[in-house]
Amino acid sequence: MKPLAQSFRILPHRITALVGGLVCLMLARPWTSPAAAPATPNIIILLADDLGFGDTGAYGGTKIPTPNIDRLARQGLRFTDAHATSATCTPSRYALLTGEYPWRKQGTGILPGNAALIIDQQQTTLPGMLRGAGYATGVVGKWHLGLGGKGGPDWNGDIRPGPLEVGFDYCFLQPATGDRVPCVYVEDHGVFGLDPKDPIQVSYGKPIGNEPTGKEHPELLRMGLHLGHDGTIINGISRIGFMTGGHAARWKDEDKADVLTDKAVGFIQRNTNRPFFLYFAAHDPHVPRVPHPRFVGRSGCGVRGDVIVEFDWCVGRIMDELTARHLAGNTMLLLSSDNGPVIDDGYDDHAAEELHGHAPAGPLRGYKYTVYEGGTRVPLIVSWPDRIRPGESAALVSLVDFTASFAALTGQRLAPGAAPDSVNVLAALLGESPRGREQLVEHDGLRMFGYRDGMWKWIEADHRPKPVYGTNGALYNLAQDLGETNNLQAAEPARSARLADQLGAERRTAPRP
Ligand code: NG6
Ligand code: CA
Repeated sequence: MKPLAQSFRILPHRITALVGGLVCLMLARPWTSPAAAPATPNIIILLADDLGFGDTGAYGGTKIPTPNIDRLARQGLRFTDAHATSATCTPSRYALLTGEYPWRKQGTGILPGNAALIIDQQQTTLPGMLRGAGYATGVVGKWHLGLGGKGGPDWNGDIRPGPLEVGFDYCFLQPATGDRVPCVYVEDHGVFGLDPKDPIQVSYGKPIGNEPTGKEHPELLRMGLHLGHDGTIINGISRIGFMTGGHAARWKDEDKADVLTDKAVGFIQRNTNRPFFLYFAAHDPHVPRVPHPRFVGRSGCGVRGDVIVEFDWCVGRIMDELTARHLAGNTMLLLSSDNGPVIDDGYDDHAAEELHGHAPAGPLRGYKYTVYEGGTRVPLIVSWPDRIRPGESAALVSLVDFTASFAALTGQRLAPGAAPDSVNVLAALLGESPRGREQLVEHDGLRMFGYRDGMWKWIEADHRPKPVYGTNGALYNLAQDLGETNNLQAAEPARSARLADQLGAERRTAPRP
């Protein structure tokens, strides 16, 4: 029998929990799941860079072999209406890690490689929240959220603040994009493999150093360039921006998938005995597309297809590591992409000529940089063998919802105002409810906005000098017109006005300085 005093100690706690639970149930939106016991599975986000809705076999692609992603889809839930918040990288990743729509905050557009960290150290973050739940937290791969304080990072010194100051215990980063300098990795607080006698300098203004640039020496390039990308030549590829020094630390593009996957596997191995959260942010299939020689020609769809095969290999290697360590059953794996696909993104790599009928966005209209569904609707596979039954879900969910959903999963309470745009869609992510969120703001990652209300889609009036979308706005009924071909704005003025108002109201709420 328990001593009386202990029972008394427990009782008030139980009453508090019961009352708290009832209040939560009353406040909860109708489609959220009933409060379940908190769980702490390992959580791994496998985020590809610019992978399209139609790029994998799991999403109907028939040209590019993706056996590991398809295997993951067979054992998990395949979402057909999941979204990144924005159709470019920095804003999309900002939202994923903070639970806040990026356009609420200044300075969340595509960042140069020497930008300062754009996440406030006081802000609630997904990794910080999970760390509070007892997780070991790590990020391996593309960061692109800036590093260092005002003025940017000191590449030759202590690089902080960075991921370790906003919730991660470990980081191994490509600081920005593969096509931006500096072309070096950062591990924790310093450049990986830097020789102090060969310091790094970076410029996004005037050219620096004596190394050849793509602009002046196109004959030295192994792939031509279309737009920009004519700065310092590193590894035979000219980049956006200029850099000098750091030779021993420079990455080899063809080894990047191996290097990053090794670091991810190392993080898993170091944390097998406690819950861990790994954000694995692959470089593939972003430009420059430079597959390791063993993947060259593997897709039959040119270099873009080959680097998708390479990403699929990374996924398989991580899945196999989990199996070998007996972690597969209790690990939640979420595979997605930061934005829609793009074919020509600044290098002449023949990606367009070698599509051979492959449709990167599948049945969707638009690509990266657009506010059509192809810009933000991304693959999302959620697998957790011990808990989630395999299947398909049409629930509307966004990557911005991960913070609130995983807080609910792990029993963490978010402070008022934290992760303000994150909706708890845990029941949908677990396949326990067919419903996710009802509304969603879509953003091209540059300047244009769209809005989803159920299956209705509104695109704001395009008042730019060269409009791409309707000058009076555009309304689509995605239930009948997934490809956004039939603009109903003129036929349905009242509905159009209502959605425009709803979008306006969303954009006006809780702006951050
Ligand atoms: C653009 C680059 C593009 C790519 C993109 C970022 C030009 C002309 N284009 O500015 O190549 O790097 O930024 O991609 O410079 S993202 O996936 O990180 O958003
Ligand atoms: Ca991207």
